[in-house]
Amino acid sequence: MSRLIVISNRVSTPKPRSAEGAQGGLAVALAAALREYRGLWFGWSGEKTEEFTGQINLQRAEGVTTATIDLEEQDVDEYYNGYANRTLWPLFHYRIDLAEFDRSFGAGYERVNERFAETVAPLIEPDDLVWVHDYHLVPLGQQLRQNGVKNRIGFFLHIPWPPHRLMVSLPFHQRLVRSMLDYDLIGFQTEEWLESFHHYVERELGGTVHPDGRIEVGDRTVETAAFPIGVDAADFERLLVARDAINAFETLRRSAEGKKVVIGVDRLDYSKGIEERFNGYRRFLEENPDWHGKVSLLQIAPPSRGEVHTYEAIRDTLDALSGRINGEFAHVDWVPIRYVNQGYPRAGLAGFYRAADVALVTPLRDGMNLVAKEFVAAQDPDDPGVLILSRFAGAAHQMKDAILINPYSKDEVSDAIRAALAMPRPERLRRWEAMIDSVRKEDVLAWRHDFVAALAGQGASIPLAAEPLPA
Ligand code: GDG
Repeated sequence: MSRLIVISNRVSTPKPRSAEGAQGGLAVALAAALREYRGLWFGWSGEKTEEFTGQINLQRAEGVTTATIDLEEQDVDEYYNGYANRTLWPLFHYRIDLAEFDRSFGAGYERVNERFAETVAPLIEPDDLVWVHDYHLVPLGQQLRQNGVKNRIGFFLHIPWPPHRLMVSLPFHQRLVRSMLDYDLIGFQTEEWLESFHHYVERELGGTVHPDGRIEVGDRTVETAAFPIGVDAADFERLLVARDAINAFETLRRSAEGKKVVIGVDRLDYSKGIEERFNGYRRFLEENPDWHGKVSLLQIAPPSRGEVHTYEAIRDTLDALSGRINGEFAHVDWVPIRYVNQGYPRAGLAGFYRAADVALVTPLRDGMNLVAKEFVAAQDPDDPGVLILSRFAGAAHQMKDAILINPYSKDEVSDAIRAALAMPRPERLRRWEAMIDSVRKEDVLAWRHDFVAALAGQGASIPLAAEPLPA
């Protein structure tokens, strides 16, 4: 059987099962895939060096081999903090106002993709399947081909693909998209992002999109499909009995003192709509004085990408906004928002989800959003909480029994919070049962199985949620 070579910007060294709780679900799932297919996981170590050496640090942990390289400071500035996080991330999340276009970013991005390709190519054996991840490495397939790699290569984009009219605002957009034609398979989170990609291919590249998802541009044919990522629901349910989860559950319940708890969990990022969420919650407090003292919002937001200026700015904005709301509404014995800038182990998070009555997941744009699925996976089947979900999250395509809202509308957020807090148990049960079913079936294992099967050319049973969202 072929080996699987996973290539992503960062590599997460696999931890023993007992310590997996500290890792992200995706890292655990990829490690499991690599164990199954005897693979190798290649990427940046997260370390900076004075000069790029291309030296590979090979490690074997928990049945998985990882191969990491260090990058030069300039590489990190231009490729990671620059093109990936200041150009592509905002643009692909429809924030052209935040996207920065700088020649040096593009050059650094291409240089690092070349460096990745040159370094990993010698590690690839003839039968290996190569799976490239995310927006940091869009042109890697082309670079690998230029380094003689003839294997099947697949690419999965974890974030949205922007509409054609936005995409063309990227300088040299054709160069970037044409580089993708060297992949054999390109996967997106949802039909919506897939469709946007297809539009681009038809309108900009004059390509043909076939009903089975194959695209044809010149002499190149590439398979494309939606592979909605899921969470490891079974693992989440198991985590709930861990000591950390029980402690977190009890701490939150005790501190809530009989009040309802609304929870938000996000990397501190403007795409997650945390500011809009706080404003919606403020509107709810203004409109519902009867709820004062009876509900509190716990927002967990560990900082990310501290070296990018916009992320410092969002931190300042949220500090000020949460302070203002608390100043305006708090009593000596009640704080409306608890805003926590730190991360928790996964088991602790599972306990918090379980203890919450409502989850407020309001991204302005999100490839999928795993928090929505984790919240559902962590609920008490006899007394589940309510999920309020942005219709602009990829997850909304599969989770139509959440309360779907437009996160830009304070009124909608406010109404949804009121409806969720007052929702009778039979309706909570009905909605949760409808969602947990797909969270369990369309889980992260199904996702990687489907992708790898499609990449291996074995066909896939892809659980698509192709219906449009209700207006
Ligand atoms: C990208 C796409 C897509 C958060 N705080 C803590 C913590 N987290 C974990 C959550 C969840 C993960 O981080 C966040 O996943 P999301 O899906 O919400 O968002 P991104 O990080 O933006 O991920 C996204 C995803 O890729 C997968 O394809 O869904 O659309 O943007 O798992 O639980 N984990 C721990 N402590 C925290 O405090 N342990």
